[in-house]
Amino acid sequence: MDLRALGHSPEEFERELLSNLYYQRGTTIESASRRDVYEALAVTVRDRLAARRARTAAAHYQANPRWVYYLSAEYMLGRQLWQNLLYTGTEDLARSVRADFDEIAELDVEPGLGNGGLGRLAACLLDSLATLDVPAVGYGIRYDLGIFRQTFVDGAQVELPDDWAFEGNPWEFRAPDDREVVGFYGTVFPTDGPTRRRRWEPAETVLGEPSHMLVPGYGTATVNIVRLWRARAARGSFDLTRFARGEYADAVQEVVRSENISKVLYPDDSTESGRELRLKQQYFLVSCSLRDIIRRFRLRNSDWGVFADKTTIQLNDTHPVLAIPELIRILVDEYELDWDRAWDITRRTFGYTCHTLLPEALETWPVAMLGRLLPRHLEIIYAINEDFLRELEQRYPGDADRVRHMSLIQEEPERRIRMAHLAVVGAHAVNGVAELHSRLLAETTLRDFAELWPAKFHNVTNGITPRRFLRIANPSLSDLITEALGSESWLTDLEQLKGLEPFADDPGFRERWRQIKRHNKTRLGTDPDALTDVIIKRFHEYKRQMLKLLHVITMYQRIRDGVTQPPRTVVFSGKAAPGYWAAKEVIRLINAVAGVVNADPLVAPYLTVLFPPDYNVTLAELIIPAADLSEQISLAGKEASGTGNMKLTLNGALTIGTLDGANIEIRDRVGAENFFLFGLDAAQAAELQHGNYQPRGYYERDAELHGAIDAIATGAFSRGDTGAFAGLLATLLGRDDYLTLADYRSYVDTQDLVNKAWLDPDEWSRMSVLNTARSGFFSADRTVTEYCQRIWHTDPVSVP
Ligand code: 26Q
Repeated sequence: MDLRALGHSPEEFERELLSNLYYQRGTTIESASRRDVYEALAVTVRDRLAARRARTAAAHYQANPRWVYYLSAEYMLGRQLWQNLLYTGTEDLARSVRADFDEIAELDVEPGLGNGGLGRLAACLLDSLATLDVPAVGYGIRYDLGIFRQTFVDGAQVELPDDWAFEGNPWEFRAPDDREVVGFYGTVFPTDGPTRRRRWEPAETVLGEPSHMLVPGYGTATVNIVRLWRARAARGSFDLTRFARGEYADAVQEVVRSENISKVLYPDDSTESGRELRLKQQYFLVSCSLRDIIRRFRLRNSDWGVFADKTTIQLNDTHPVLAIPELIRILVDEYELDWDRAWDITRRTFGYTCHTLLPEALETWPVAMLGRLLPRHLEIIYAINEDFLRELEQRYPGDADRVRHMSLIQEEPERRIRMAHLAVVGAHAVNGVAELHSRLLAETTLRDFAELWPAKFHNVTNGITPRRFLRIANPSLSDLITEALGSESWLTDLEQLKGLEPFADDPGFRERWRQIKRHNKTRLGTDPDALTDVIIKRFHEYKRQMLKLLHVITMYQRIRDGVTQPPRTVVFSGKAAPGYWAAKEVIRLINAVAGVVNADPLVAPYLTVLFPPDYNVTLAELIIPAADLSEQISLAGKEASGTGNMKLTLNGALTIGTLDGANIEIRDRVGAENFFLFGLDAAQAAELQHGNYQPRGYYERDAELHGAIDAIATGAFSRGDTGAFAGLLATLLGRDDYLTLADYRSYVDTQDLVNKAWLDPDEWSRMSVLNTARSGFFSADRTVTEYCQRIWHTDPVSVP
């Protein structure tokens, strides 16, 4: 039953809005501030989804379906207002509310509860799950402070706190009744039960208080939720004895300590591992979410025998892998199931997605730390390992090396838990995120496991939501596509973009296509005539922003030498982890080079270098539609998949890229003739890295490379200070771990082909149309469909 079936006429919408303004903000449309209107508008739009949410909950309760639970430490949801206006069909109504609508919409804050690709993937998958009517809940942490805000001071990155909900968050519903209690530390006692049953008495408890945001599907009544946990001190944490003694600050110490757990998102940083607070966050997420999942299971079911039939839990990387020992603990210690039964249920419940190949990025935790914080979980991990190692010894008698490599415990130089091994052993399915990545996982990083259990290993190539990254980000192009295809159904069936292929040969269509790019460049504030060349992603050495920068310097030097080129705007954007020195030095150098290049009147007609700070989903939505050239230049074999590459292709950018991650699948689909390929492949890169790689040799033999590096070294971008970037150059010439110098010549020569292609606008537009037309595969709807078929074995439930 709809308690409030909200009307859809303009009059009804306006009445709702005015009512919300009046009763929630205490004002009228004439005297309301922009914030008043924003808040009232958000609530008006949100309420339109509430009725759908109620219907969804009722239909799901009725169906008692198999649920998909997505556990992720990160969600990069992006702004909610535009999305919810689109999904409720109220865009035009909202626009007519007041003349300053655009300024009002700017007040919508993006919750930056993630670092980059992994968090944005989680958000795209939730969008597609709802769109495909799959009963699903996303679980995460409601960090008070999201990913830091980036500013530049003298070109260097400076981090500021992201207090994203400072003004409140109108999209969020609190659910204090569903609070959970989470234990830490303490003591494990024996019991009279079976050998492996224990009683854990935590020494510290913290409350997890949930709130949720709505996750509407597009073109369907389904509205799922993402449930985010926030840590609160348990009642009685306030120390009255100390308060009475006048020690006011000390009296709240315990409260502060508890609430710190959800205070801040950790920036992805390979050097900063082993922080106890991070481990606490992970267990906090896992413990609250599992209790919630079990509570929901028991609303409709009483037999543990069907738990794994009604529940599938997907682990987004190793961050939530403690869910495996936690489920066993709950089943064995609390619900008194036998170990073997609990283990069987657990294994059938979990799937694990791996997002990396870099061995140094595989998470491990010191045994000593985990044993102190979660003594019972350490025992359970030991017990799992004991059974697992016994299985291995039977299977590979005498092969002690193999057993040691596969153990859940690493012994040297310090005893640590290998979270990826725990995930592979405790899950029924393991997947990589692009074909190459899944193959390399099975051949290298997790080879021994893939040999033992080949059927466990899958590939599910990542995808992106076309609703946000085409329809919302690029309305002009969406309108043209809809006009050409004759309907909007491509938005939920992206392979229909194939129907644009014939238009690639239509000069009139190509002209309109070009005009839209120009319009989007103007919207971004860049030269509409210049080739817009974008590299927008987290800063990491393997992603090789430095290679792009060497090309920028080479272009600069050629122009200075009188060799001109078609006008180009190079756009860098992205954040570096605060403790990642090499990545931050690259940022500082880019800003230094931009300063010199942009100030040189001789160069200005041909080259501009921009670095807008604080890259996030909102900025991505502005840059991507304006891009002509997508830079996907990671060293082959290092980028698991990439998803920015897909967003740019979908918006008609041509890619210059290596044979890495999903680039390979993009090239296969758009056609090699519509893709600028360069560089070593993964096998060649591995061979060079394992041989005797001498980066200095490339520098000595290539005059242009020599010139670019010398310009940095002699202070051309640092007012003559020759030491300013000495450390960075020493790394580049000494180790060059990601073979930047080895790929330089191939990259620069391929960029020359890009320039040549750009000189023929009609041919460029033809290729651009074909890139969009052939990118349907990269819809997250396809990704979710594959997860459902191969891993989750779930069916949709339609909502009336
Ligand atoms: C680890 C330890 C301590 C603190 C933070 C972290 C941490 C946080 C985030 C480690 C890794 C991440 C995020 C990784 C990530 O975004 N990986 C990307 O995932 C995308 C989605 O599958 C892929 O497309 C990218 O290729 C991959 O780099």
